[in-house]
Amino acid sequence: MTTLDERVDAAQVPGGRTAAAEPYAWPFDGDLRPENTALIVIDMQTDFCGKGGYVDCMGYDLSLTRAPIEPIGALMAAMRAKGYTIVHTREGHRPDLSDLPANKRWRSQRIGAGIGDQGPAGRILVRGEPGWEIIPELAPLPGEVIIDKPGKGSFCATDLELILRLKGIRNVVLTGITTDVCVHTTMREANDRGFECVIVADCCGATKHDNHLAALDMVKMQGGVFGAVTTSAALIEVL
Ligand code: C5J
Repeated sequence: MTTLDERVDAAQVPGGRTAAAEPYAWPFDGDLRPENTALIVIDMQTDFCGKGGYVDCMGYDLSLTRAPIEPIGALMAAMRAKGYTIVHTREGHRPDLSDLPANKRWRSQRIGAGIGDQGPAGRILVRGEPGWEIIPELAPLPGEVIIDKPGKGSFCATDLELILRLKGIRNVVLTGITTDVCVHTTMREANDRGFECVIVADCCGATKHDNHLAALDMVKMQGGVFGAVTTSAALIEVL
């Protein structure tokens, strides 16, 4: 069986700049510049990777969602240094829960992590609570874009698309947690809107490792049905 690394395409577009990726060197046309490319860091909040947060209350292994913290930090530092646009997202709901669908609340309550209920890190997934904050290791810098979203996709009920278009962004680098839920939903939304997407394998994590791997694999079907998969090292090399 071919391994992930053996299938990486490192072909360079003549005159362009691409990162080694699967199933094609990214971006497709070699047009990778700070002016047209954004890093999106999805939901690196205590609720998803910290003690006492939503994922912890559900009983999942926090080491899986904490694994991407260091690689994201390195990639974000490299992209900041070169002047790329950095976008952070936070999943969460209004304190009065008026933007929380009843089924989403019911499902979370069934597994002992009721959204809106009091937990060890404050009210679970509620805006302004300690658990909802982005972890200090990956805190946004002043002036960076922060998107508050009530759902899994970062484009749903937010102004993310408007901001990206006004900035002239065309390439989107996806990182964060969880690979199979919010990162994947956002990648699909971005791909359907015509953005050229890459997901950074070591900068993502899921509550189940097999789901992380499966989510990455899905991207690569049909010649790159949602874009491409790369690593932070491959991307940093070409920034
Ligand atoms: C989830 C997320 N898993 N950030 N949210 O509910 O992936």
